[in-house]
Amino acid sequence: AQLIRREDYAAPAFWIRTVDLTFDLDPAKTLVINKMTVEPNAEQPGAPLRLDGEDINLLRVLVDGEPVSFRTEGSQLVLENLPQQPFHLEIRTTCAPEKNTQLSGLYTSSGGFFTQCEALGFRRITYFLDRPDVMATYKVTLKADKLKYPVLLSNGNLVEEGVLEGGKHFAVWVDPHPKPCYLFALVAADLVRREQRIRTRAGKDHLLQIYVRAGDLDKTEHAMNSLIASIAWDEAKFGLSLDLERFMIVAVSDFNMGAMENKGLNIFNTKFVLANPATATDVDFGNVESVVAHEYFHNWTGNRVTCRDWFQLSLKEGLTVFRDQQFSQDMAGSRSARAVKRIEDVRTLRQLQFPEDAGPMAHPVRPDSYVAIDNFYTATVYEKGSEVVRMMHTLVGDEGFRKGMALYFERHDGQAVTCDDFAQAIADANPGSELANRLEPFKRWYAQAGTPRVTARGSYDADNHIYTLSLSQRSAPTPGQPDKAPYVIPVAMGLVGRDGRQINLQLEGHLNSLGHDTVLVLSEPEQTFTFVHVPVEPVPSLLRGFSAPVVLEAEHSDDALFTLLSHDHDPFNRWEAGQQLALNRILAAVRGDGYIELDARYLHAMREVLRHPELDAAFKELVLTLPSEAYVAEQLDVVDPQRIHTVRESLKRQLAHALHEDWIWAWEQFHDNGAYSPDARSAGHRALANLALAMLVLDGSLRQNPIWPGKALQRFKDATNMTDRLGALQALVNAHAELAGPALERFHAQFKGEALVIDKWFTLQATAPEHDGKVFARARALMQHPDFTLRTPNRARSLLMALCQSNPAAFHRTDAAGYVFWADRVIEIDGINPQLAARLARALDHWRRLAEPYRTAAREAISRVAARPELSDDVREIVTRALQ
Ligand code: DPP
Ligand code: ZN
Repeated sequence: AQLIRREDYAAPAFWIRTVDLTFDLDPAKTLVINKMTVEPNAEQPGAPLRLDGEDINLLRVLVDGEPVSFRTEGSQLVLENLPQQPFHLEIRTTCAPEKNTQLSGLYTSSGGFFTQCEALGFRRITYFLDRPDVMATYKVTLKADKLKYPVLLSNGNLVEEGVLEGGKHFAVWVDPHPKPCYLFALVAADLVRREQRIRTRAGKDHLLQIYVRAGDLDKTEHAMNSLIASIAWDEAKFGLSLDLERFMIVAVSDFNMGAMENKGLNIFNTKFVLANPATATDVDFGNVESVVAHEYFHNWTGNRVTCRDWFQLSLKEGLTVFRDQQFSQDMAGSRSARAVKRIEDVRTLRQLQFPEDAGPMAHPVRPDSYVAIDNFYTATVYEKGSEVVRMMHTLVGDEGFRKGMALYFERHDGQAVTCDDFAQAIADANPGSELANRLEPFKRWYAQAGTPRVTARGSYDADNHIYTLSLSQRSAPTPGQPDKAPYVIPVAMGLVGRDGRQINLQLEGHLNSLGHDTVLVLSEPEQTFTFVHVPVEPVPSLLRGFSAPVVLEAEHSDDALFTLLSHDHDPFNRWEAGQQLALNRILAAVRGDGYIELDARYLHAMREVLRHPELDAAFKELVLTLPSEAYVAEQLDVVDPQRIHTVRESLKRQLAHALHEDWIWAWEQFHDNGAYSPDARSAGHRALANLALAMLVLDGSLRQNPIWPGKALQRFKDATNMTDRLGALQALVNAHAELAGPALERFHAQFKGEALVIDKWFTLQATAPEHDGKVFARARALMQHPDFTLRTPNRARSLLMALCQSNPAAFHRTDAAGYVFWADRVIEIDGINPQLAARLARALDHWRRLAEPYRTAAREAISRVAARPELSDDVREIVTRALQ
């Protein structure tokens, strides 16, 4: 295991310009003939050619048709004394796809062949310069048994197909676009397809295809609609058109990631492509829409312009997440529905990325070093990377950002570039903007890890009608980065009167009013902003729309928070005020004697929101959902997961009981939705109805009142869509209602053949609120269920990540049984699929902040894993960093 450093980047000694690959596909032994044209890099004359290879058998090497001598060094194939002119290199290897349980490279799933090459999978197929700055055009010939593998696909366009002897057939694909090898893909399987021809604004015709297993065709309509919408959006928004005659999506059930943007041949985890109302929830529908869009958008941001090296991963991922989030907001429609999407995205950021930035895996958006690059497909690179792009968007405006994107493609189309190149293009297209003026300090967002904290203090001078706002920033040390320079932080804000009026903003010394909404730029450790003509003492509404990925310490009083909750014009900050009110109460109880009785004012405010005549149901559901246990833990220096759980559950019960009549009202109001449609408005109604039902069942179960559990069971049986069915089942399971057991059995029997639904069945049981250790015991027992397997990542995650990552109170036990279980699974999975094992390994990232006895027990469990000599690089890197 070697540490790879960004500062060591050097251009390759050779370029590979064309690749002609022939696959003779066989699960036990596939022959790969790789014919390349190779060109020495004139700047490094005489250097040896070092090709990467892993888990493949080398048969022979020919240079310009002649056998040559070669040696291997570690996993590399080294060729010396090569021609100083372009030459032909042919390499023959074999591999064993059916033995490839890592799901990286060429592997089998349900009897078909699939590939995954990002980041370093191509070297598991053939020897190659496996790095993204080496771009080539590909011609691919696939040969396979015709009956078993009737569909043969690769990147680009199909140029020839036909039959061969011995029951085989072949297909030849040519991709005209030069691409890095991580975007290579092939599929050979027994699949059916939905297809559609479209004509784009640009007047070009394209063929869109979605390939799935025979039983899944009725789950492809939503993905197709999402793809068509994504194509239209990228054209309308950025003038970026589809550059291929044919665009294919293939679904596979064994997959490490969500999906993969291979040029013209996206391969998707089934979870992010298949959806119909009977088997998928509203959340699934939303995920399919955003992942289809994400992978499609990569065609420009990632494929046409790719990364120079893997340290630049956020160049394509941060930008593409930003694009898919914008797209989903546009699809949601109304201002309020857009805000709901934004709130959900921020909740994810805070739940996943903030803890990462505060733990042993903290790394900059553009990391400086890694051992296993697969460990850096993180919330920081993706979600925080997207926030960095969003801040640029805020600083240059929507039109400025569009111009910046245009300049980026004008300069870099067809190249492999860096995060600096992207930021430079956005800034250069917007001379005089806050971004252009402060580009170097702004780029600290790429270079420094950790979440900055912004403190706000305001004071009002009633005599002179002046409001002074002081903002300051500080950033805690992170591994390898003891000191941080100040960031450039856009703070979107407004001032709100206690009566709800929006106050006109005018900065001292400026003649023009800024209206009701502006963006202050905090770039120094501390800055003061003075507003004049402020008629009444205001409440500042800061960081509207979550304009920067920071922790804001505004130290608002309850009064101020209630004002913002009822009156702020920014829906995000309205929600935020409600969360802060709940958080303050939870934290007071956690830090105090562990109990708190909810005050009448808070309950009244929640009732007002729930019954509000104008607010959207989806928004109400978000406000009435308490901050997660993980988010509460984030606020504490010493974390006792059991205590947090007890306090939060107690608040939830009080909310369930005190608002009983209101929950009934909400249920009556929203539970009957008619025919299923996944649109934002109907989904919001279902979300709120399900929350109401959960609260009513919880209260009923606690009071031995069978009415609402009975209604939930009826709802579970009668539901006409998965969102409602699962909502009712979850209400029973989470309340530990007696009816939960039979309902779970019925659910399993009803959806036996639907793998993605069975995943939900596992997750539901593994995420139930802990209750006398029963949830942990049940989850552990589910490992023995005949449907359970560690080999399919979705299934493994459905139980293990759900338990170890998403159910703190079940996982963190005083008897350490959770940690023992965790260590055993990490070790077991590492022998099968290191990438998956490394994800599970991260469940104990934050062990240092745990209270005793959890802390010591967690460290012992991590040490036990770390002590094993035969760990993968992936898991080794995670546990080593955890213990450092
Ligand atoms: N396929 C993964 C994604 O789209 C990695 N590129 O984010
Ligand atoms: Zn991506």
